[in-house]
Amino acid sequence: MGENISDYSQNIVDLRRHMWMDGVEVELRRLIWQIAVVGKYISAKIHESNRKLAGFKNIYGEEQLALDRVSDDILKSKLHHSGFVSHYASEELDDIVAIGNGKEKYIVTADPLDGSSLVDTNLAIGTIIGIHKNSIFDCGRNSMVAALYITYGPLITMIYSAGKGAHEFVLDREGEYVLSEENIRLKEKGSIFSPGGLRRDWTDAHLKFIDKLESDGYKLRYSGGFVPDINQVIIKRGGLFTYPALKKSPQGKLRLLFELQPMAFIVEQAGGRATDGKEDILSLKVASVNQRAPIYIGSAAEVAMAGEFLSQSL
Ligand code: AFP
Repeated sequence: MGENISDYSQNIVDLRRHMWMDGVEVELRRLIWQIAVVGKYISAKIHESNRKLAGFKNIYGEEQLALDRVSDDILKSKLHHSGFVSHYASEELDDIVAIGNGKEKYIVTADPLDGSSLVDTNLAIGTIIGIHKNSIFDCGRNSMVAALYITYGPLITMIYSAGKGAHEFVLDREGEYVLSEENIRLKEKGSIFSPGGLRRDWTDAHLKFIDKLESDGYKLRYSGGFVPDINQVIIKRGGLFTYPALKKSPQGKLRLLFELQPMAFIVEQAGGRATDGKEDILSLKVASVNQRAPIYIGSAAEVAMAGEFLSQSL
């Protein structure tokens, strides 16, 4: 009652203000802000693309849309000029590249446009970022200082964590990232599950675990995009996403550096857990940029239950 426009604008907390209030160190908050701005450019490119395909292949031999390349180029060039980033590693590149003068504090990992094969279906897709200090060839728990992801869906949203909780922002019509949820906390146990891979390729232990979730009444939620699937678990305050070890690919499908570590960092900051079925994702040592790992991520109870089922198979 009686609220006018100036009251409204004073109550809005945008991304920069939030990071400042949260005590995020100045260079880190400038870096996160610049990456969030890149999200706006990527979203504009998605809108411009009109689903056009380009026949590039990335280092994993996958056909990629021009959009992957474009998003990667925009991000790399912005980070190159940021003054905060010494090295950049991206799912679209063969190896980590030096983009600074070596004196900058941070190393950035990126999946610039995850789920790009979903563009033609008009499902949500996303950008996933990890921010490290010193070296990425360590375990995430030692090297990571922040992570964020942007979801390009009906709304553009961003969740970041700089190690003090996980916070969601929505891009408003004025192009401002406005705080929508502060300190998101997952429940101990959720009611949805998101299982990747084909049932016939799952191990017996994983199959039994998924059977248990189904018989316990968990609802299936799987879009084929890691970002929206994880985002659903986070925003619904619980549940589980898994892309397990498969019979023919024991390391699963998803990449440790570009996809798993950043999401594990954020989910842990929201009170959830992320493991490869045994060890925490953030405790796994990174030996190469294209390393993969199985993943169980979400509410603590389901991740613990997965661990129990998998340990029974040993
Ligand atoms: P694309 O980027 O090739 O679309 O792959 C998306 C993804 O890496 C991840 O976002 C999904 O969780 C996973 O692959 C889906 O894999 P399946 O197609 O095997 O379900």
